[in-house]
Amino acid sequence: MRFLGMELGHPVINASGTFDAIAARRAFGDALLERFPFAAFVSKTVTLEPRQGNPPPRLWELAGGMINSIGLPNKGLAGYLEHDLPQLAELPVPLIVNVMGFTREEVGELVAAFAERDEVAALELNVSCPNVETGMIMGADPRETAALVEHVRPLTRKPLIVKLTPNCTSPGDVAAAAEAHGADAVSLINTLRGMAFHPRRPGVPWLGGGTGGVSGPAVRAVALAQVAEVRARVEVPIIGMGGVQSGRQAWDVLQAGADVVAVGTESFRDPMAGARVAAELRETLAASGIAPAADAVRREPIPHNA
Ligand code: RRO
Repeated sequence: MRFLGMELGHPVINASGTFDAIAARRAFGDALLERFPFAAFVSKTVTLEPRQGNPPPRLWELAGGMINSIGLPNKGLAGYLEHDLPQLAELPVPLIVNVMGFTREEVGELVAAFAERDEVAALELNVSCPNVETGMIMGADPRETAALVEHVRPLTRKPLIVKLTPNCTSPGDVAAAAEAHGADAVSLINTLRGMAFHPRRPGVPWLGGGTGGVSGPAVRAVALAQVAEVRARVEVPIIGMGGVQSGRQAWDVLQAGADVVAVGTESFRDPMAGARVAAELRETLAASGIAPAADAVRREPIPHNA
């Protein structure tokens, strides 16, 4: 299928930050390249300057998923270009680079730098990380999002995907603002802000960052409702994600209005989850007499109360 100018072998990709392709290549060698689980690879968020990330502990397991407070550890733009990009360019699928800045200008610098790189097929703007120390999330406000997209749009001809937050009043308003100012696609959902307390120290937050982002099956119903809400507001393609563990659940995300599905938290349990979900999705579609997946995507808005 074609998606944002990329040729995808199937409609399942990864959610940013949930699959470390460089570590996986070290662990599995070239077998990873022969059986890469995703149709495109979205890399972990890159910031302009290197970051250590949040203090530990960074993870808390829930009955229906987990809470992370990773805090964007990364090598920064220069480190990414020198160390990560050459390795990620060897993957057998298109590369989507996820970037985040603390100001519009910072995001602009990142976008302009990647605009030059042929290895990069598309850019995802992370306006939705719940784990930044400022607590400020550009993607919670349609006007901030509009101003950001307007600022970076002239800096690249590559497809721009805006990663939306569920932690706002109206993801539909934010998506519409992104589309109106030049976004080529939107992706959702990022994690829902949550917290957990230390099991032996009453009242003390477990996570080093205090709060974190909830992901996994616990957020699947929220993701479906938000994808449906956004589908009713925009024409651009949607990358839908949130708690998908099976082909049947991926099909639900497509039914809600997504064009492509991302697998996130499930890859921590099974690094090949993306390939399994893609195979199950193919079977689900074949069993219902619908194929290929891209033609099956529901176009008309489905009822919702947003
Ligand atoms: O690194 C993180 O803590 C993180 C990021 Br950038 C994000 O976008 N979503 C998330 O749950 N964690």
